[in-house]
Amino acid sequence: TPVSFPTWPWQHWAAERPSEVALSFEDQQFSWAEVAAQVESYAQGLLEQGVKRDQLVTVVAPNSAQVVWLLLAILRVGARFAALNPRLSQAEIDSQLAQLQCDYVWYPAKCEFSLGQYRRVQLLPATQPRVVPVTWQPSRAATLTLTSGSTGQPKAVVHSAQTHLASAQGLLAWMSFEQGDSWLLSLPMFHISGMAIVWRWLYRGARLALCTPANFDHALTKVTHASLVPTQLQRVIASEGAASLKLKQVLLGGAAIPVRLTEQAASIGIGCWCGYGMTEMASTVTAKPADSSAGVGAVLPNRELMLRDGEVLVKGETLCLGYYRNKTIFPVSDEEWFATKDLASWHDEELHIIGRADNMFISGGENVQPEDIEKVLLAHPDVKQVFVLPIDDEEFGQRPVAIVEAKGQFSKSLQQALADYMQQEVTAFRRPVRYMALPTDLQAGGIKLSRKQLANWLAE
Ligand code: 4YB
Repeated sequence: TPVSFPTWPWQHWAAERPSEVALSFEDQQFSWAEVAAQVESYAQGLLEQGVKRDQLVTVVAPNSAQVVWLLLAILRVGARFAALNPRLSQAEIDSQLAQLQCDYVWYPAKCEFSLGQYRRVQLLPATQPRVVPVTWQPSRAATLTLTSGSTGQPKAVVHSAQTHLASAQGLLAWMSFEQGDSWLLSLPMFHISGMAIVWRWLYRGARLALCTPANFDHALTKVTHASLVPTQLQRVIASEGAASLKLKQVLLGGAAIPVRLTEQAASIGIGCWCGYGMTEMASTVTAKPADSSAGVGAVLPNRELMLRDGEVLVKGETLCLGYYRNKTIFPVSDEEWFATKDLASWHDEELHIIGRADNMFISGGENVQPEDIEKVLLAHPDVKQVFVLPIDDEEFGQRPVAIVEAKGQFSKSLQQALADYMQQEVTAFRRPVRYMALPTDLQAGGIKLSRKQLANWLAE
Protein backbone atom coordinates (compact mmCIF):
# COMPACT_ATOMS: atom_id res chain seq x y z
CA THR A 1 0.00 0.00 0.00
CA PRO A 2 1.35 3.41 -0.94
CA VAL A 3 2.01 5.98 1.70
CA SER A 4 -0.66 8.60 1.53
CA PHE A 5 -1.16 11.70 3.51
CA PRO A 6 -4.18 13.83 2.56
CA THR A 7 -2.15 16.96 3.27
CA TRP A 8 1.27 18.12 4.49
CA PRO A 9 2.23 15.50 7.12
CA TRP A 10 2.71 18.11 9.88
CA GLN A 11 -0.75 19.53 9.19
CA HIS A 12 -2.15 16.02 9.29
CA TRP A 13 -0.63 15.44 12.74
CA ALA A 14 -1.67 18.92 13.89
CA ALA A 15 -5.26 17.90 13.17
CA GLU A 16 -4.93 14.39 14.64
CA ARG A 17 -2.89 15.06 17.76
CA PRO A 18 -2.52 18.85 18.13
CA SER A 19 -1.16 18.98 21.67
CA GLU A 20 1.23 16.00 21.47
CA VAL A 21 4.90 16.97 21.64
CA ALA A 22 6.37 16.86 18.13
CA LEU A 23 9.75 18.51 18.43
CA SER A 24 12.14 19.10 21.29
CA PHE A 25 15.25 21.21 21.26
CA GLU A 26 17.17 21.36 24.56
CA ASP A 27 14.53 22.75 26.97
CA GLN A 28 12.11 23.91 24.29
CA GLN A 29 9.19 21.81 23.11
CA PHE A 30 6.75 22.27 20.25
CA SER A 31 3.44 20.49 19.84
CA TRP A 32 2.22 19.40 16.40
CA ALA A 33 -0.15 22.40 16.38
CA GLU A 34 2.80 24.68 17.11
CA VAL A 35 4.98 23.03 14.47
CA ALA A 36 2.24 23.50 11.86
CA ALA A 37 1.74 27.15 12.85
CA GLN A 38 5.50 27.88 12.80
CA VAL A 39 5.92 26.28 9.39
CA GLU A 40 3.00 28.31 8.00
CA SER A 41 4.55 31.51 9.30
CA TYR A 42 8.11 30.77 8.10
CA ALA A 43 6.76 29.65 4.72
CA GLN A 44 4.97 32.98 4.37
CA GLY A 45 8.23 34.64 5.45
CA LEU A 46 10.05 32.87 2.59
CA LEU A 47 7.41 33.97 0.08
CA GLU A 48 7.80 37.56 1.27
CA GLN A 49 11.54 37.28 0.52
CA GLY A 50 10.77 36.13 -3.02
CA VAL A 51 11.24 32.34 -2.74
CA LYS A 52 9.10 30.68 -5.39
CA ARG A 53 7.84 27.25 -6.32
CA ASP A 54 10.53 24.98 -7.85
CA GLN A 55 13.37 27.24 -6.73
CA LEU A 56 16.29 25.73 -4.84
CA VAL A 57 17.39 26.88 -1.39
CA THR A 58 20.72 25.54 -0.13
CA VAL A 59 21.39 25.40 3.59
CA VAL A 60 25.04 25.41 4.71
CA ALA A 61 24.83 24.55 8.39
CA PRO A 62 25.12 21.87 11.04
CA ASN A 63 21.86 20.44 12.41
CA SER A 64 19.70 22.87 14.37
CA ALA A 65 16.03 23.58 14.95
CA GLN A 66 16.35 26.29 12.31
CA VAL A 67 17.41 23.76 9.70
CA VAL A 68 14.34 21.66 10.46
CA TRP A 69 12.08 24.75 10.18
CA LEU A 70 13.79 25.60 6.91
CA LEU A 71 13.23 22.16 5.43
CA LEU A 72 9.52 22.20 6.26
CA ALA A 73 8.96 25.83 5.23
CA ILE A 74 10.85 25.33 1.95
CA LEU A 75 8.72 22.27 1.13
CA ARG A 76 5.59 24.18 2.13
CA VAL A 77 6.18 26.84 -0.53
CA GLY A 78 6.85 24.20 -3.20
CA ALA A 79 10.56 24.99 -3.32
CA ARG A 80 13.44 22.49 -2.97
CA PHE A 81 15.80 21.97 -0.06
CA ALA A 82 19.50 21.15 -0.38
CA ALA A 83 22.04 21.04 2.45
CA LEU A 84 25.81 21.16 2.38
CA ASN A 85 28.31 20.00 4.95
CA PRO A 86 29.52 23.15 6.74
CA ARG A 87 32.87 21.50 7.42
CA LEU A 88 33.85 21.45 3.78
CA SER A 89 36.54 23.83 2.58
CA GLN A 90 35.60 27.11 0.91
CA ALA A 91 36.71 25.65 -2.42
CA GLU A 92 34.45 22.61 -2.01
CA ILE A 93 31.51 24.78 -0.93
CA ASP A 94 32.06 27.02 -3.96
CA SER A 95 32.20 24.09 -6.32
CA GLN A 96 29.13 22.39 -4.85
CA LEU A 97 27.10 25.60 -4.86
CA ALA A 98 28.10 26.20 -8.47
CA GLN A 99 27.02 22.69 -9.34
CA LEU A 100 23.65 23.17 -7.64
CA GLN A 101 23.00 26.56 -9.28
CA CYS A 102 20.75 27.33 -6.36
CA ASP A 103 18.53 30.41 -6.13
CA TYR A 104 19.14 31.14 -2.46
CA VAL A 105 21.45 30.14 0.36
CA TRP A 106 20.84 30.09 4.09
CA TYR A 107 23.67 30.03 6.64
CA PRO A 108 23.79 30.71 10.36
CA ALA A 109 24.83 34.10 11.78
CA LYS A 110 28.34 32.91 12.55
CA CYS A 111 29.53 31.31 9.38
CA GLU A 112 33.14 31.12 8.23
CA PHE A 113 32.42 31.01 4.53
CA SER A 114 32.20 33.90 2.16
CA LEU A 115 28.92 33.34 0.39
CA GLY A 116 28.44 36.97 -0.54
CA GLN A 117 27.73 36.30 -4.20
CA TYR A 118 24.61 34.27 -3.39
CA ARG A 119 21.20 35.67 -2.55
CA ARG A 120 20.75 35.07 1.15
CA VAL A 121 17.45 34.02 2.60
CA GLN A 122 16.49 34.29 6.26
CA LEU A 123 14.18 32.40 8.56
CA LEU A 124 11.66 35.12 9.34
CA PRO A 125 8.07 34.94 10.54
CA ALA A 126 5.29 36.25 8.32
CA THR A 127 4.54 39.96 8.42
CA GLN A 128 1.15 39.48 6.79
CA PRO A 129 -1.24 36.68 7.74
CA ARG A 130 -1.80 35.07 4.35
CA VAL A 131 -2.27 31.46 3.42
CA VAL A 132 0.56 30.01 1.35
CA PRO A 133 -1.06 29.07 -1.99
CA VAL A 134 0.72 25.76 -2.57
CA THR A 135 -0.94 22.38 -2.16
CA TRP A 136 0.56 19.07 -1.04
CA GLN A 137 1.93 17.23 -4.08
CA PRO A 138 4.07 14.43 -2.70
CA SER A 139 5.61 13.30 -5.98
CA ARG A 140 7.31 16.64 -6.73
CA ALA A 141 11.08 17.05 -6.28
CA ALA A 142 11.61 18.06 -2.64
CA THR A 143 15.18 17.49 -1.45
CA LEU A 144 18.67 17.29 -2.91
CA THR A 145 21.32 15.33 -1.03
CA LEU A 146 24.93 15.31 -2.12
CA THR A 147 26.67 12.00 -2.17
CA SER A 148 30.36 11.73 -2.87
CA GLY A 149 30.81 8.22 -4.18
CA SER A 150 34.44 7.19 -4.24
CA THR A 151 35.60 9.26 -7.19
CA GLY A 152 35.00 12.65 -8.70
CA GLN A 153 32.41 15.34 -8.05
CA PRO A 154 29.60 14.57 -5.63
CA LYS A 155 26.20 13.92 -7.17
CA ALA A 156 23.05 15.74 -6.09
CA VAL A 157 20.39 13.08 -5.47
CA VAL A 158 16.79 14.27 -5.84
CA HIS A 159 14.02 12.79 -3.73
CA SER A 160 10.33 13.59 -3.42
CA ALA A 161 8.29 13.52 -0.21
CA GLN A 162 6.84 10.30 -1.62
CA THR A 163 10.16 8.46 -1.93
CA HIS A 164 11.20 9.60 1.57
CA LEU A 165 7.86 8.52 3.06
CA ALA A 166 8.02 5.17 1.24
CA SER A 167 11.44 4.67 2.80
CA ALA A 168 10.13 5.55 6.27
CA GLN A 169 7.10 3.31 5.86
CA GLY A 170 9.10 0.25 4.88
CA LEU A 171 11.60 0.60 7.71
CA LEU A 172 8.91 1.27 10.31
CA ALA A 173 6.96 -1.79 9.16
CA TRP A 174 9.78 -3.75 10.80
CA MET A 175 11.23 -1.46 13.44
CA SER A 176 8.85 -0.01 15.99
CA PHE A 177 8.77 3.76 16.40
CA GLU A 178 5.51 4.77 17.99
CA GLN A 179 3.72 7.85 19.21
CA GLY A 180 5.57 9.02 22.33
CA ASP A 181 8.91 7.63 21.10
CA SER A 182 11.60 10.13 20.19
CA TRP A 183 14.31 9.82 17.56
CA LEU A 184 17.41 11.95 18.09
CA LEU A 185 18.54 13.79 14.98
CA SER A 186 21.91 12.15 15.55
CA LEU A 187 23.31 12.44 12.02
CA PRO A 188 23.56 15.49 9.77
CA MET A 189 20.66 16.56 7.58
CA PHE A 190 23.08 17.06 4.70
CA HIS A 191 23.49 13.27 4.73
CA ILE A 192 20.67 10.88 3.84
CA SER A 193 20.92 9.18 7.25
CA GLY A 194 19.88 12.42 9.01
CA MET A 195 17.31 13.37 6.39
CA ALA A 196 15.70 9.93 6.78
CA ILE A 197 15.21 10.51 10.52
CA VAL A 198 13.11 13.60 9.77
CA TRP A 199 10.87 11.67 7.35
CA ARG A 200 10.37 8.79 9.81
CA TRP A 201 9.23 11.42 12.31
CA LEU A 202 6.85 12.97 9.78
CA TYR A 203 5.56 9.59 8.68
CA ARG A 204 4.81 8.33 12.19
CA GLY A 205 3.86 11.56 13.94
CA ALA A 206 6.18 10.65 16.80
CA ARG A 207 8.84 12.97 18.33
CA LEU A 208 12.02 14.40 16.90
CA ALA A 209 14.73 15.44 19.37
CA LEU A 210 17.43 17.97 18.53
CA CYS A 211 20.52 18.87 20.51
CA THR A 212 23.62 20.99 20.29
CA PRO A 213 26.80 19.03 19.48
CA ALA A 214 28.13 19.68 22.99
CA ASN A 215 25.03 18.03 24.47
CA PHE A 216 25.01 14.98 22.23
CA ASP A 217 25.84 12.36 24.88
CA HIS A 218 23.31 13.80 27.31
CA ALA A 219 20.62 14.02 24.62
CA LEU A 220 21.14 10.32 23.88
CA THR A 221 20.10 9.49 27.45
CA LYS A 222 16.70 11.12 26.89
CA VAL A 223 15.53 9.50 23.66
CA THR A 224 14.28 6.08 22.62
CA HIS A 225 15.81 6.00 19.12
CA ALA A 226 18.95 7.14 17.37
CA SER A 227 20.76 6.46 14.09
CA LEU A 228 24.50 6.03 14.42
CA VAL A 229 27.46 5.10 12.28
CA PRO A 230 29.50 2.31 13.88
CA THR A 231 32.31 4.61 15.08
CA GLN A 232 29.75 6.81 16.89
CA LEU A 233 28.26 3.80 18.68
CA GLN A 234 31.74 2.71 19.68
CA ARG A 235 32.38 6.10 21.24
CA VAL A 236 29.02 6.14 23.00
CA ILE A 237 29.58 2.69 24.52
CA ALA A 238 32.98 3.77 25.82
CA SER A 239 31.61 7.03 27.28
CA GLU A 240 30.86 7.59 30.96
CA GLY A 241 27.11 8.00 30.57
CA ALA A 242 26.71 4.68 28.76
CA ALA A 243 25.04 3.08 31.80
CA SER A 244 22.22 5.62 31.93
CA LEU A 245 21.09 5.20 28.32
CA LYS A 246 17.48 4.22 27.83
CA LEU A 247 17.78 3.80 24.08
CA LYS A 248 15.35 1.18 22.88
CA GLN A 249 16.70 1.00 19.37
CA VAL A 250 19.75 2.19 17.54
CA LEU A 251 19.80 1.97 13.77
CA LEU A 252 23.32 1.42 12.45
CA GLY A 253 24.57 1.78 8.92
CA GLY A 254 26.81 3.58 6.48
CA ALA A 255 29.74 1.19 6.87
CA ALA A 256 30.55 -2.38 7.91
CA ILE A 257 29.12 -3.10 11.37
CA PRO A 258 31.33 -5.33 13.55
CA VAL A 259 29.37 -8.05 15.39
CA ARG A 260 31.46 -7.41 18.49
CA LEU A 261 30.18 -3.83 18.60
CA THR A 262 26.49 -4.76 18.55
CA GLU A 263 27.16 -7.47 21.13
CA GLN A 264 28.80 -4.91 23.43
CA ALA A 265 25.81 -2.61 22.94
CA ALA A 266 23.40 -5.43 23.76
CA SER A 267 25.30 -6.17 26.96
CA ILE A 268 24.48 -2.68 28.25
CA GLY A 269 20.87 -2.88 27.12
CA ILE A 270 21.05 -1.11 23.76
CA GLY A 271 19.17 -2.96 21.03
CA CYS A 272 20.72 -2.43 17.61
CA TRP A 273 19.43 -2.75 14.09
CA CYS A 274 21.91 -3.29 11.31
CA GLY A 275 21.11 -1.54 8.07
CA TYR A 276 22.54 -1.23 4.60
CA GLY A 277 21.49 1.61 2.36
CA MET A 278 22.47 4.52 0.19
CA THR A 279 21.48 8.06 -0.72
CA GLU A 280 19.85 7.01 -4.01
CA MET A 281 17.42 4.76 -2.10
CA ALA A 282 16.53 7.35 0.58
CA SER A 283 18.67 5.50 3.20
CA THR A 284 18.06 1.94 4.46
CA VAL A 285 17.43 -0.84 1.93
CA THR A 286 18.01 -3.97 4.02
CA ALA A 287 17.87 -4.36 7.80
CA LYS A 288 17.65 -6.76 10.72
CA PRO A 289 17.87 -6.73 14.50
CA ALA A 290 21.57 -7.25 15.25
CA ASP A 291 22.53 -10.87 15.92
CA SER A 292 25.63 -13.06 15.81
CA SER A 293 25.96 -12.86 12.03
CA ALA A 294 27.75 -10.06 10.18
CA GLY A 295 25.04 -9.72 7.51
CA VAL A 296 22.78 -6.74 6.92
CA GLY A 297 19.43 -8.58 6.93
CA ALA A 298 16.72 -8.84 4.31
CA VAL A 299 15.10 -6.40 1.92
CA LEU A 300 12.65 -3.95 3.52
CA PRO A 301 9.16 -3.33 2.11
CA ASN A 302 8.99 -0.79 -0.78
CA ARG A 303 12.42 -1.78 -2.11
CA GLU A 304 13.62 -4.50 -4.48
CA LEU A 305 17.13 -5.88 -4.62
CA MET A 306 18.98 -8.40 -6.73
CA LEU A 307 22.53 -9.49 -7.36
CA ARG A 308 23.99 -9.44 -10.88
CA ASP A 309 27.50 -10.86 -11.12
CA GLY A 310 27.84 -10.26 -7.40
CA GLU A 311 26.84 -6.60 -7.61
CA VAL A 312 23.87 -5.19 -5.70
CA LEU A 313 21.15 -3.72 -7.92
CA VAL A 314 18.20 -1.90 -6.37
CA LYS A 315 14.93 -0.28 -7.37
CA GLY A 316 11.51 0.43 -5.94
CA GLU A 317 9.34 3.16 -4.48
CA THR A 318 12.25 4.59 -2.54
CA LEU A 319 14.49 5.09 -5.58
CA CYS A 320 15.28 8.76 -6.16
CA LEU A 321 13.91 10.82 -9.06
CA GLY A 322 17.44 11.23 -10.38
CA TYR A 323 20.61 13.32 -10.22
CA TYR A 324 20.40 17.12 -10.48
CA ARG A 325 22.70 18.83 -13.00
CA ASN A 326 22.23 22.03 -14.97
CA LYS A 327 18.86 22.61 -13.34
CA THR A 328 17.67 19.30 -14.77
CA ILE A 329 16.91 15.95 -13.18
CA PHE A 330 18.69 13.09 -14.99
CA PRO A 331 17.78 9.42 -14.39
CA VAL A 332 20.30 7.56 -12.22
CA SER A 333 20.55 4.72 -14.69
CA ASP A 334 19.70 3.72 -18.27
CA GLU A 335 17.96 0.65 -16.98
CA GLU A 336 15.28 0.01 -14.41
CA TRP A 337 17.75 -1.05 -11.75
CA PHE A 338 20.31 1.16 -10.04
CA ALA A 339 23.74 -0.50 -9.87
CA THR A 340 25.29 0.31 -6.48
CA LYS A 341 28.90 -0.86 -7.12
CA ASP A 342 28.58 -2.80 -3.86
CA LEU A 343 29.56 -6.47 -4.00
CA ALA A 344 27.50 -8.82 -1.88
CA SER A 345 26.28 -12.38 -1.45
CA TRP A 346 23.28 -14.13 0.07
CA HIS A 347 23.67 -16.51 3.04
CA ASP A 348 20.58 -17.95 4.72
CA GLU A 349 18.24 -15.35 3.22
CA GLU A 350 20.50 -12.62 4.48
CA LEU A 351 22.54 -10.13 2.47
CA HIS A 352 26.26 -9.87 3.25
CA ILE A 353 28.18 -6.88 1.94
CA ILE A 354 31.65 -7.78 0.68
CA GLY A 355 32.81 -4.30 -0.27
CA ARG A 356 32.79 -1.83 -3.11
CA ALA A 357 33.80 -3.04 -6.55
CA ASP A 358 35.75 0.18 -7.07
CA ASN A 359 37.85 -0.38 -3.93
CA MET A 360 39.22 -3.69 -5.15
CA PHE A 361 42.79 -3.92 -6.41
CA ILE A 362 45.19 -6.59 -7.63
CA SER A 363 48.31 -7.64 -5.79
CA GLY A 364 50.63 -10.15 -7.43
CA GLY A 365 47.76 -11.42 -9.55
CA GLU A 366 45.38 -11.86 -6.58
CA ASN A 367 42.22 -9.84 -6.10
CA VAL A 368 42.33 -7.88 -2.85
CA GLN A 369 39.12 -6.51 -1.40
CA PRO A 370 40.23 -3.88 1.17
CA GLU A 371 37.07 -4.33 3.25
CA ASP A 372 37.98 -8.01 3.89
CA ILE A 373 41.24 -6.92 5.49
CA GLU A 374 39.55 -4.05 7.35
CA LYS A 375 37.05 -6.47 8.93
CA VAL A 376 39.84 -8.59 10.34
CA LEU A 377 41.74 -5.55 11.65
CA LEU A 378 38.55 -4.10 13.19
CA ALA A 379 38.19 -7.24 15.24
CA HIS A 380 41.48 -6.37 16.99
CA PRO A 381 40.69 -4.83 20.39
CA ASP A 382 42.97 -1.80 19.91
CA VAL A 383 41.60 -0.73 16.54
CA LYS A 384 38.87 1.90 16.43
CA GLN A 385 38.75 2.54 12.71
CA VAL A 386 40.83 1.32 9.78
CA PHE A 387 41.11 1.81 6.04
CA VAL A 388 43.11 -0.39 3.74
CA LEU A 389 44.39 1.16 0.52
CA PRO A 390 46.77 0.03 -2.20
CA ILE A 391 50.25 1.45 -2.72
CA ASP A 392 52.24 0.86 -5.87
CA ASP A 393 54.81 -1.88 -5.70
CA GLU A 394 57.37 -2.86 -8.34
CA GLU A 395 57.10 -6.57 -7.75
CA PHE A 396 53.40 -7.02 -6.92
CA GLY A 397 51.83 -4.14 -8.82
CA GLN A 398 50.06 -2.99 -5.70
CA ARG A 399 50.12 -3.99 -2.04
CA PRO A 400 47.84 -3.18 0.90
CA VAL A 401 48.60 -0.51 3.48
CA ALA A 402 46.51 -0.10 6.65
CA ILE A 403 45.65 3.37 7.92
CA VAL A 404 44.59 2.94 11.51
CA GLU A 405 42.82 4.99 14.12
CA ALA A 406 43.82 3.32 17.39
CA LYS A 407 41.66 3.25 20.52
CA GLY A 408 44.67 4.38 22.51
CA GLN A 409 48.14 5.48 21.38
CA PHE A 410 49.27 4.62 17.87
CA SER A 411 52.68 3.30 18.88
CA LYS A 412 55.51 1.24 17.37
CA SER A 413 54.45 -1.65 19.56
CA LEU A 414 50.86 -1.43 18.29
CA GLN A 415 52.17 -1.59 14.71
CA GLN A 416 54.15 -4.70 15.60
CA ALA A 417 51.18 -6.22 17.43
CA LEU A 418 48.96 -5.67 14.40
CA ALA A 419 51.54 -7.19 12.07
CA ASP A 420 51.82 -10.26 14.35
CA TYR A 421 48.06 -10.53 14.58
CA MET A 422 47.61 -10.37 10.80
CA GLN A 423 50.32 -12.99 10.39
CA GLN A 424 48.00 -15.35 12.29
CA GLU A 425 44.78 -14.24 10.65
CA VAL A 426 45.24 -13.82 6.90
CA THR A 427 47.25 -15.13 3.96
CA ALA A 428 50.40 -13.31 2.94
CA PHE A 429 49.07 -11.27 0.01
CA ARG A 430 46.37 -9.79 2.28
CA ARG A 431 48.78 -8.66 5.01
CA PRO A 432 49.34 -4.92 5.03
CA VAL A 433 52.94 -4.03 4.28
CA ARG A 434 52.70 -0.97 6.48
CA TYR A 435 50.58 0.41 9.34
CA MET A 436 50.09 4.15 9.51
CA ALA A 437 48.15 6.42 11.86
CA LEU A 438 44.98 7.99 10.47
CA PRO A 439 45.66 11.72 10.12
CA THR A 440 43.33 13.62 12.43
CA ASP A 441 42.61 16.43 9.96
CA LEU A 442 41.03 13.93 7.57
CA GLN A 443 38.47 12.90 10.16
CA ALA A 444 36.78 16.30 10.19
CA GLY A 445 35.07 16.14 6.80
CA GLY A 446 31.69 14.57 7.42
CA ILE A 447 30.14 11.39 8.61
CA LYS A 448 32.20 9.27 6.27
CA LEU A 449 35.84 9.53 5.50
CA SER A 450 36.57 9.74 1.81
CA ARG A 451 38.86 7.02 0.50
CA LYS A 452 39.80 9.34 -2.29
CA GLN A 453 41.10 11.90 0.21
CA LEU A 454 42.97 9.16 2.03
CA ALA A 455 44.50 7.97 -1.25
CA ASN A 456 45.63 11.54 -2.03
CA TRP A 457 47.16 11.82 1.42
CA LEU A 458 48.89 8.47 0.97
CA ALA A 459 50.24 9.50 -2.44
CA GLU A 460 51.90 12.52 -0.83
C1 4YB B 1 27.71 -0.06 3.76
C2 4YB B 1 26.70 -0.31 4.71
C3 4YB B 1 26.82 -1.47 5.53
C4 4YB B 1 26.19 1.50 3.64
N1 4YB B 1 27.90 -2.26 5.35
N2 4YB B 1 28.76 -0.87 3.61
O1 4YB B 1 19.06 5.36 8.16
C5 4YB B 1 20.00 4.60 7.88
O2 4YB B 1 19.91 3.62 7.11
C6 4YB B 1 21.33 4.88 8.51
C7 4YB B 1 21.43 4.72 9.90
C8 4YB B 1 22.65 4.95 10.52
C9 4YB B 1 23.75 5.32 9.78
C10 4YB B 1 23.65 5.46 8.40
C11 4YB B 1 22.44 5.23 7.77
C12 4YB B 1 22.35 5.40 6.32
O3 4YB B 1 21.34 5.85 5.81
C13 4YB B 1 23.55 5.08 5.49
C14 4YB B 1 23.34 5.36 4.02
C15 4YB B 1 24.66 5.74 3.35
O4 4YB B 1 25.72 5.52 3.87
N3 4YB B 1 24.53 6.29 2.16
S1 4YB B 1 25.77 6.80 1.26
O5 4YB B 1 25.19 7.15 -0.02
O6 4YB B 1 26.51 7.81 1.93
O7 4YB B 1 26.73 5.59 1.06
C16 4YB B 1 26.23 4.37 0.54
C17 4YB B 1 27.31 3.30 0.56
O8 4YB B 1 27.76 3.07 1.90
C18 4YB B 1 26.81 1.95 0.11
O9 4YB B 1 26.74 1.87 -1.31
C19 4YB B 1 27.86 1.04 0.72
O10 4YB B 1 29.04 1.05 -0.05
C20 4YB B 1 28.15 1.70 2.05
N4 4YB B 1 27.36 1.08 3.13
N5 4YB B 1 25.77 0.67 4.62
C21 4YB B 1 28.84 -1.96 4.40
N6 4YB B 1 25.93 -1.78 6.46
